[in-house]
Amino acid sequence: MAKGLVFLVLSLALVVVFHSANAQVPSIFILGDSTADVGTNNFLPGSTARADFPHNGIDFPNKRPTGRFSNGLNSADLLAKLMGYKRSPPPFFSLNIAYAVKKSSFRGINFASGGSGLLDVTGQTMSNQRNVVPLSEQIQQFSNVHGKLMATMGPAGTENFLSKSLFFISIGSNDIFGYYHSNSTIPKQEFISTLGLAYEKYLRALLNLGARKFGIISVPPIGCCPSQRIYNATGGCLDELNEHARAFYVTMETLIYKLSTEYKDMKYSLGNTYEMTINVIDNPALFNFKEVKTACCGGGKFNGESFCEPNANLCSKRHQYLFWDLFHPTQTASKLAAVTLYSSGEQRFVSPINFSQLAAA
Ligand SMILES: *[C@@H]1O[C@H](CO)[C@@H](O)[C@H](O)[C@H]1NC(C)=O
Ligand SMILES: *[C@@H]1O[C@H](CO)[C@@H](O)[C@H](O)[C@H]1NC(C)=O
Ligand SMILES: *[C@H]1O[C@H](CO)[C@@H](O)[C@H](O)[C@H]1NC(C)=O
Repeated sequence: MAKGLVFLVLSLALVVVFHSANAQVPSIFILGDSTADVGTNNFLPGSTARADFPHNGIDFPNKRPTGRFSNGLNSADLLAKLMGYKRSPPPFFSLNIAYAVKKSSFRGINFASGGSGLLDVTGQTMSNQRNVVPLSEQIQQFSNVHGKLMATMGPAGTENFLSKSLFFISIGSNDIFGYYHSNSTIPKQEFISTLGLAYEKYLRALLNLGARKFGIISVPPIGCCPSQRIYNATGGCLDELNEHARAFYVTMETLIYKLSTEYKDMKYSLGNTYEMTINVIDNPALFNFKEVKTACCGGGKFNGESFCEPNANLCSKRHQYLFWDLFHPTQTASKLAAVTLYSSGEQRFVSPINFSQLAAA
């Protein structure tokens, strides 16, 4: 009985917090790569996939370079903001989990790690220093959090809490970069299927731990990144990378639909960032962009040959650029993506429901 009472009190506490913060979901768990990383890799001393130095963060409060691969906020932050949060929840490594989950202000965790992928080899370097946190390990970290939630809220409380929480995942680009640039002899369809199988394994792991609301972001037209245009003699996008991105979307669409037929209480939004981004590249003026090829910050051709380091070129009108650095969107572009995912009614951009409907579902 005492247990039931504790649960009731905890639930009431959650309801109060929920209202006071105006948040649409009790917590958000974010997994994936640099498109969602808010500082995970700062905790990996030997990592080469870091962004905790200027000019990154130049538009963040106090111009702070937080580890986000952006001039300001990233898409994960901006989606969280649309759902009533200040920005993304903090990185897993920055928290004492056993303590954090007990606080009434607990709102989720960000596990995303720049450079990571669905495959454990993706983003790793030859050195024995840890470079990235692969998705498999991010899931293990979540499993650890799940154990701490169980200890705090009990099984029923945890199940209820997690079933209403949002799981936002953005991953796959780095696996495709790795495949393409290694000149692998594995046939394309076979490679994409391997990624689909890995994704299925990880989504099932999350479902088994109680996740039910998924916001999934597919792979954007990565052949159009400044870092990839340099491999095209005419400066166009690299078609083959874009084909892989489209194939990945088709695989994801089939996979997530299949899972939703197995788990009747599962809800999801699948964001087609390929369509969203190509639409901007083809019609920049429509979205008030002036530059969709060259990065705002970097060096070399299209500012796509080196990272956004303190001595890199830096554009002055950052809001006119689609790309912040050689791989990543500006805050303005991320905001456009987040608003589209959250509120668009166009199925080619987000389906079968948008993120605002997902939050409310
Ligand atoms: C892949 O092929 C390209 C073009 O032939 C070459 O420049 C590049 O070094 C190769 N990459 C690897 C990892 O072998
Ligand atoms: C390079 O870009 C052009 C468009 O400007 C495109 O027609 C061509 O197929 C691209 N080449 C490669 C190798 O992707
Ligand atoms: C998605 O979001 C908005 C609310 O932000 C809603 O009004 C709209 O109807 C939704 N789109 C669809 C598919 O109906």
